[in-house]
Amino acid sequence: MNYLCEYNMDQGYKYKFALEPKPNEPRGDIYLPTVGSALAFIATLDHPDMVGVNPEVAHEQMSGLNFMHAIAQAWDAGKLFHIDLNDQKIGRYDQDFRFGAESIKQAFYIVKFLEDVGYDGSRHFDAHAYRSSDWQDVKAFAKGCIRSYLILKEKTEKFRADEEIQALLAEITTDDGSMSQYVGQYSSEKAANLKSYGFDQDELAKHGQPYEQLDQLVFELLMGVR
Ligand SMILES: [Mn+2]
Repeated sequence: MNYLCEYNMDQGYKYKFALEPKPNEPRGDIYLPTVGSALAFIATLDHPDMVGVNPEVAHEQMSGLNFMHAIAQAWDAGKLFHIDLNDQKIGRYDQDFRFGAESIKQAFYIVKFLEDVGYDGSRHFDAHAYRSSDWQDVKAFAKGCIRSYLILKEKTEKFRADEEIQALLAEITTDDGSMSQYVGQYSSEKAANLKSYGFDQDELAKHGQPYEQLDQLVFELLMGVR
């Protein structure tokens, strides 16, 4: 990668490079198997600014990992240069299913994330129609990837406008500010105060975290009954 980056500069190409991690296939093991591995590798390069990642849904799920977490970390590091959208049953071989074909809720959260953070790269679908598909079916498959993305994009707008969902989110993320004096920049004084802070478990337990209710409402939103 160092050689390639120097060649890129020497030729005046101004290319950026996006590494696409994958855990295995066609070989039993592949170097830099996950987005996290690639991000750690990039930091060791001579020209780290020139290199980012191209995460693929199926590849992270082959490792049993959470794709949302992977792209959020890549985004946070300024390294989400590109994205390969498709779908995959967890583990197994690289299935490259039509986007949204397998994990609807995950597809929703991927779209929501990209739209929420203002990702302005291409929405690239690295997917394959079934081998039995004819030309018409392949075209329907390609349209399906795009249509599903757009449907889920509409759902993210509904998610934002749904008062009940927003009320649950507000409840989950509510903060009375009592801990703010202990967070942020470290100081030994802060740490000492935090160690001596008396946590009241009964009081803490009174504030629920209604993630089940929220998840059910998201399910209903995606099923079209909200
Ligand atoms: Mn790919």
